[in-house]
Amino acid sequence: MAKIRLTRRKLLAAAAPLAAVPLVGKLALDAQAQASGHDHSSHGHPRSPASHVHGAMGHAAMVGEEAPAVGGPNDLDALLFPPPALPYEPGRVREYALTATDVDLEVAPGVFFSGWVYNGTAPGPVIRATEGDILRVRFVNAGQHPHTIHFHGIHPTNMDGVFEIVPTGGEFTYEFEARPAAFHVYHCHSMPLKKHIHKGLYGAFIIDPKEPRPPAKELVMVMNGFDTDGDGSNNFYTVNGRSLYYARYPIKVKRSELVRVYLANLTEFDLVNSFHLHADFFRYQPTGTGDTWEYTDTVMQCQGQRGVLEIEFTGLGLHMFHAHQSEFAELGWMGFFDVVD
Ligand SMILES: [Cu+2]
Repeated sequence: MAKIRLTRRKLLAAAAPLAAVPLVGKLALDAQAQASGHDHSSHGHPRSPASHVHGAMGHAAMVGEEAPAVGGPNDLDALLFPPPALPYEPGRVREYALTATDVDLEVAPGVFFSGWVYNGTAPGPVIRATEGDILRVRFVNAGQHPHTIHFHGIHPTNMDGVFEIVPTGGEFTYEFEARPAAFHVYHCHSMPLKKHIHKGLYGAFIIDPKEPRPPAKELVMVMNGFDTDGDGSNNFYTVNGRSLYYARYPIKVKRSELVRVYLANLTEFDLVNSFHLHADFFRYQPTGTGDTWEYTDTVMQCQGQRGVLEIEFTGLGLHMFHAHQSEFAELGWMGFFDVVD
């Protein structure tokens, strides 16, 4: 145990110049596992924490200023708030433009991930259409690797994003009728697939029913992870790309309004991710289809799975939400709803 502590102190000292990042919990977990003879790091997940460890997280609740997150209060609004739902109109065309680039993403303070992204962020922009619309997405590849866009849903196979590999400097326009009404995802389908997805080429894709769902405060949360040291396992987990962002900037909602969350999992390397709400329950509709809802406070999704949550908050104040894999929560996947009247 003494040896472990020394190692950990060394790691912390080595990383002192880096800004605060919540990895102490992870280290404690490793130390505990090793002390009990169960070496967590021998499961093919050595996380080389020295590259991004920090000082004291302590036992704080990690909300507001306490939560180390990158950026200002509205930075992720374009990812959190989807474009509005539109009722069906025959013959309507919905146009989007996506450009792939290589960028360095700051996923936690002072921690950068060299990403491949659509329109500058991981996840990419929210694409939304109504069932029956013609969806036209012009894709330009300004990155250094060949990419595509593969949409989930029903469409002709030549629009599936697996056969036309778009080279650097190339472009391709995807066009198909949006169907079925559901919550989908899109992502790159170039090989090696795991790498192209993990690098950040994915996003949320909403197809509304012809008669849109009832009015609500709508939010999009794409769960993802970032392997910042290139060892094949994630060092940070987030929703919408920044560790602890919604802990620092809680999402304001009104108690009187319906809150609808489009939740998707694009986390690479880990088999599942999850969403757990504190102090209340929600309805969950897998894939956003059918008319059965589960009433629960926790849902699990494997990679590519997604669903729609609806919440009518009964109480006021800060309601925590996080992955119920505690490790993911400690590594950034945690936030709050601030419920007000
Ligand atoms: Cu790609």
